[in-house]
Amino acid sequence: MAQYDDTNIFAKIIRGEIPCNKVHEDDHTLAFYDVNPQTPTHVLVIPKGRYVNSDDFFNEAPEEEITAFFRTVGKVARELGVADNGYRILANAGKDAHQEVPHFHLHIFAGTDLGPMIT
Ligand code: DGP
Repeated sequence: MAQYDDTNIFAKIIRGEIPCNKVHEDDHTLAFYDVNPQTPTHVLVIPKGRYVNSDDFFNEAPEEEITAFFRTVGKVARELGVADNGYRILANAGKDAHQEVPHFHLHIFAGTDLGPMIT
């Protein structure tokens, strides 16, 4: 597992060094609009903890933190008003998935017919 890099862009957003268009924040989680939206609604949900990717988060985070994170994802989808029509959640992990930012994040895609799959 790669070492967590505290200079990554999402670490800077969590520390407030770089602005973001915030959707939700609580003690453990931050959600904000993606700077380069792929769908009409495109939001990123990140834990505030130092996790490189989903593999790191799923294996290293305390269970309460994992539960709280996914509860927040559901809450954010409802707050965005996309829960009824539907949405897609996706996490890129590592090289083959072209993960750009080495801080675990889930994408929420919504606001249009997403088709059978985004690859
Ligand atoms: P991924 O390939 O899963 O690591 O996607 C990273 C996403 O992060 C990509 O959709 C663009 C977004 N992103 C990169 N830099 C910034 C930033 O500074 N602010 C915001 N809001 N989003 C960013």
